Amino acid sequence: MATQKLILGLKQKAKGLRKDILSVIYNAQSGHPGGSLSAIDVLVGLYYYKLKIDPKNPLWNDRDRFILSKGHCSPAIYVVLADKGYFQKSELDGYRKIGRMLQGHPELNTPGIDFAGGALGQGICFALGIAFACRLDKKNCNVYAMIGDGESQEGAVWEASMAAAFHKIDNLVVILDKNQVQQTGKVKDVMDIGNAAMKWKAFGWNVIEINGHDMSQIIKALDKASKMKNKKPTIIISNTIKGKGVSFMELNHKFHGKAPNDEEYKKAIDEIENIDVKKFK
Ligand SMILES: Cc1ncc(C[n+]2csc(CCOP(=O)(O)OP(=O)(O)O)c2C)c(N)n1
Repeated sequence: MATQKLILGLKQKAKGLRKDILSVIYNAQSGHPGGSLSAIDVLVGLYYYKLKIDPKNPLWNDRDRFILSKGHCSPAIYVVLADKGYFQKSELDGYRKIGRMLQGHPELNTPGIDFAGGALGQGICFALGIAFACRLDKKNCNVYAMIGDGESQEGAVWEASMAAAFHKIDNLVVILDKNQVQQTGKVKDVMDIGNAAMKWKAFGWNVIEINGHDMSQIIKALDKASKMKNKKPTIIISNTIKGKGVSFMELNHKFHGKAPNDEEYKKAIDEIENIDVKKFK
């Protein structure tokens, strides 16, 4: 049972990392704030609570794996990895700069990155392969992958879904960051993915549905998912808000892939500093 103190600490961590995400994107004047801010609470739950990892030994064979299938949200994973000590925080200053390590989409030369993501629909397929291989090698590890709701329009997502259920890959946990908005508008207007819970259930998965900004729900869901060994893969449908924490970015597709200007950045940081973590969800 996670204690209130632990949950409060995780919420504080997410608040700090929200500011780091915005700073990284503002400094580069490039990047994807919306989907990074929607994903960060779950990433904090994974990296500061759930994952069996060792930042000093990123390639430890028995580690849990995390695959960011929606690779454009790299700022969220980079600020986490820097904070965990996988690499120097000064690397964040080189985000999206030519010749520097941290590019717009994750690459394998970055310690802690297990998948070079960017082409939507690919990461979940890769995660399935890794989970299958871990099972064949009798490794005691789980593979987690985060996909987007816009990304769920890719056919490959559903091929992976069908294959994972058929092969009974129960060390695979997919997190759907259902933030309601894709690149050009609301998912329901561009091409509705419908009732995601019913679809994944029909494909043979365990389905857990949560508010993906509520840290207690995140922790409970991750605990439950990591222990589900019933010969089915598990999906956590994480209901979130794109741009969460910054009023003018929330559910606003204009901040899918746009950096804040000077005024927007100042306002965004002010708003995040004023977040009352006790009430945040
Ligand atoms: C195969 C492919 N097609 C198009 C793109 C361009 N693209 C990048 S992000 C994005 C929208 C993704 O929406 P969603 O999965 O909802 O991401 P989020 O809202 O979490 O940022 C698109 C179309 C891409 N990266 N890969």
